[in-house]
Amino acid sequence: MSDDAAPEAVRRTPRSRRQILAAGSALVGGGLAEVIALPARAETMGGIENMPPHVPRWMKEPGADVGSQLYGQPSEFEKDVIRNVPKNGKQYTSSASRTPLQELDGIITPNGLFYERHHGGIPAIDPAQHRLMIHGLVERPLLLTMDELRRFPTESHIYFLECSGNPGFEAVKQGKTASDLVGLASCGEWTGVRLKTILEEVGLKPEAKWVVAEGADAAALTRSVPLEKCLDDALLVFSQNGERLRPQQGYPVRLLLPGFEGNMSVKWLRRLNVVAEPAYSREETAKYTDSMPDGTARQFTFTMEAKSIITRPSGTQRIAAGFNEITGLAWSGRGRITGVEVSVDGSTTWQPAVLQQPVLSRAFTRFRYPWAWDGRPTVILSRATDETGYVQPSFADLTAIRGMKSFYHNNAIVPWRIAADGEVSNGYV
Ligand SMILES: Nc1nc2c(c(=O)[nH]1)N[C@H]1C(S)=C(S)[C@@H](COP(=O)(O)O)O[C@H]1N2
Ligand SMILES: [Mo]
Repeated sequence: MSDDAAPEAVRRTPRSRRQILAAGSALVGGGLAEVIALPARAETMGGIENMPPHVPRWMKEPGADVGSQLYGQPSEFEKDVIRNVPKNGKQYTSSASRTPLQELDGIITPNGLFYERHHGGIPAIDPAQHRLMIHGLVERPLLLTMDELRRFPTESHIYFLECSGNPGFEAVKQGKTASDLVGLASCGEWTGVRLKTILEEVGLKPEAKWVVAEGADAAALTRSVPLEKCLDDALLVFSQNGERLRPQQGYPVRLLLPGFEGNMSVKWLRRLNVVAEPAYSREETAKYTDSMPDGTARQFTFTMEAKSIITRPSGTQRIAAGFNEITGLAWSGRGRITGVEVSVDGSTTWQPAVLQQPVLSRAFTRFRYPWAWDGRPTVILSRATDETGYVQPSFADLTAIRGMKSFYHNNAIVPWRIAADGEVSNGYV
C-alpha cells in the first residue's frame, strides 16, 4: 500500500504510530517496507528529531526519579484510555461507567478501568468501622470485623462481572464503540473467603433456603441469593487484581457470585440474612426481571448466558486493507467458552477463531482471527459457544423469543459494519 492510498487518519493524526504499524502489517507477506520507511513518513508529522537515525530527546538526559509516582499511573500518552461515562449520567440515583474494552488487551481489566454501576453513589467506608453481620436462620450469628474476616482461609479466582443491562434491548442502536455496547463487563482476579466457610462457621438451620445480602451504600442494595450458590462458589471478596478493592468496586468487602448477573454481587456488604424465602426486594421485582411478549415477567434470571464481542476492529476505529487481526472477548456464566466463530461476510459463513489459553470458567476468554480485508464493505461478527453447548444468538433470534419489552439479559451477537474507507461502525444501525 502506498502512502497516498493510506486513509486520512493514518497519514495526518499525530497520535497515529499504532495506526502506522497497523498499516505496515498490511504488507505482511509482501514485505515490511512500510515499517522501515517510518522516519520518512514521520517527516510529514513532526517529531523526526526523536526518530532513527537521530538520538531521541529521552536518551539525552536521565529519566524521572524512582518514586516520582508512589502509586503508578499509565503513560501520559495513554490519557484517553479512560472509563466511558454517559454524558447525561445521573450522579447518585443511578450511575454507571463502562470499561473501554476496545483499548485493552488480554483478559484482565485494570482496576482503574473496571466498570462501575452504582444505585446510590460510592460510599466512603472506613474499614475499621465496618462490620459484616451474618444472622437469621443460623445457630451462631456473627458480627465480623474486616480483620476477623481475613483470618479465614482465602482463595483467588479470575471471573468476569457483567451487568445484566449490558446493553438494554432498545439501546443496541445507540452505541458507537464496543464500550458503549457492552462496556458494563469487566474481568479480574478476586481474592476473598468462600461464603460457604462462613456459613459453616455460623451453622445453618434446616429451614435455611436463601441468603439476603445488603450493601452499606445509600441504596442499601438488597438481593436474595439461593443457598446452593452460597454453598458453592460464592466469595466474600476484599481484593481485586492483587490490591484491596477500590471504593467503586465495594471496598472493604463485596459479595462475588461467579457467572451471575452483576447486580447480585452486592458491594460494600454489611449483612447476610439467612432466610427461608427470598426478600422480593426492589432489585428482584421492579428491576432485574425480564418482561416477556405475553405480558408475564421472568424473575430470578441469575446466570449470564454466553456472549462475545469483537473489540478490534470495532466501532469508531478505522482499518486499512490487507492484514488485520480480528480480536475480542467471549464469556459465559455457565462455564468455559469452548469456541468462538468469526464471520467476515455478514454472517453468511463462519470460521473458528483461536482461543487464548488457558480458557477459564466464567472468565473473559480472548479470541483472535487473522483476516486479510479485501477493501470491500462488509459486516464482521463473533459468536460464542460455551461448555453446555449453548450458542450465542443473533439479535433477531433473541428478540423472536424475548420480544423487545425486555431490558435485561441481552447477550446477542454484535455486528460491526466496515465501510469502503475502512471506518468501523455499529452494524445494528
Ligand atoms: N451495594 C451495592 N451493590 C451493588 C450495586 C449497588 O449500587 N450497590 N450495583 C450492582 C450492580 S447493578 C452491578 S452491575 C454491580 C457492579 O459492580 P462494579 O461497580 O464493581 O462493576 O454491582 C452490584 N452491586
Ligand atoms: Mo447491574
